[in-house]
Amino acid sequence: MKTYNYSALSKADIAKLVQRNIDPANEIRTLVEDIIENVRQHGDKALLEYTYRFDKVELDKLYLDKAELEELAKAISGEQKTALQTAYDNIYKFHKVQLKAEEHVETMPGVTCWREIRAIEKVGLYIPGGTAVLPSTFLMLGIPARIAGCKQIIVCSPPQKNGKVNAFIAYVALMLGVDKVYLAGGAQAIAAMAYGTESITKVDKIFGPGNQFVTKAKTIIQSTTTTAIDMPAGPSEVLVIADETAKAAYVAADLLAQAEHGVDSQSVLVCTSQALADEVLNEVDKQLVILPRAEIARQALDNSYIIVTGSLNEAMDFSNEYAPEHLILATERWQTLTPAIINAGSVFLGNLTPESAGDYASGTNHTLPTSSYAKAYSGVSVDSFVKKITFQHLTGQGMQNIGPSVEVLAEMEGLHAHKNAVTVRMNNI
Ligand code: HSO
Ligand code: ZN
Repeated sequence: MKTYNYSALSKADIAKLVQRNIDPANEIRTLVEDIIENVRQHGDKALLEYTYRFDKVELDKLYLDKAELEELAKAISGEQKTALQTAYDNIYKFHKVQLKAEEHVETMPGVTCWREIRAIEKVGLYIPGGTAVLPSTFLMLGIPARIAGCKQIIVCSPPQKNGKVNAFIAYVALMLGVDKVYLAGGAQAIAAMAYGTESITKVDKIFGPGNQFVTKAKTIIQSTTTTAIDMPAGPSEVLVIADETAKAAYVAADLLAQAEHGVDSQSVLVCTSQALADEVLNEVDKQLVILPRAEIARQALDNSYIIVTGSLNEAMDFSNEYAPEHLILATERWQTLTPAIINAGSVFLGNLTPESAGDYASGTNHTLPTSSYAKAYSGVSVDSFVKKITFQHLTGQGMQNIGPSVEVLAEMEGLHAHKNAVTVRMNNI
């Protein structure tokens, strides 16, 4: 990890440091556009071909049904079931309260306006496969979808070499009451859910993280089809702010937890002294060698860095500019620091709160905006699975109260039919 001194960095240096996951030559875009077009034209046939080409699996059908999922789920141990249930219960509790009805507002006597929640009917969940299969992501998307009341939940996940999904994905599917899992991954799965194929229903909105191809496919279909997406969630990242009250071993562990996700992940440490930076680097070296995914983590760390600042406030300035997906405040002073957070996906406070808690089981969602999208996007929640429809009702008194203003406003815009829609009613009250 390279170390920079914050005071020596120009605005341009900072802008460069916070930039990530760009595709300057549009190489990924071109590839992904081809895949999308092929799936659009050839449906299931294209999906089976891509599964053969990319996942090296020859499938005879594109999905696993309930009986197959039940068979696979038998491999789960009691201890694993308990852990999944703990995660399920906490995620459920945290998300359940997000579904709140709003008050009716009488803006003028007789003029009542309100919003009602309706679930998005058809949603598509993408559960990544790749080097790490993430059943936790399935919980993070499936639970809010169920709480929202989505009618149809389509799930796509790339098959393993044996043409199946792993036991954990199968078990979570059953926990969520999902009785079919489609065996499709990558950009082709996103295209399938956006256009529909013979076996996969076109959905209204697609959710879930993925590699650069999946993310690119989501951003393309968002502007070319009527299917929406949760957010452009790219490779995962963490920014840790640490001062002398932090524990170097904990900070190092958190940086490595992020780094093991993938070679394109990023772990950034912003700390208030060079001595602490050195201590953390030492710990990283010690902890790295014993990790099964050391090689992946090492490559991710090559693409990561440390910034030494003069104060926690400066550290927060940098963090707000970076807008991290995950922000860890590794300091006993986290309470005084939190009001200064402007941009972050999800925040972990104090020395005893690792990101892993939120990744799996504390209750918050781990599908979060990356690549500085935290400047404008929120993480996935029940809100992501619903629309809020506005309603209004006018009584005769309401029409008398609001009518004259609407007539004048319509006149101002030269829209006389608008004015008349009020006048004909006013004349009749
Ligand atoms: N850190 C990932 C979520 C995850 N971690 C799943 C472990 N499993 C993105 O927030
Ligand atoms: Zn993680």
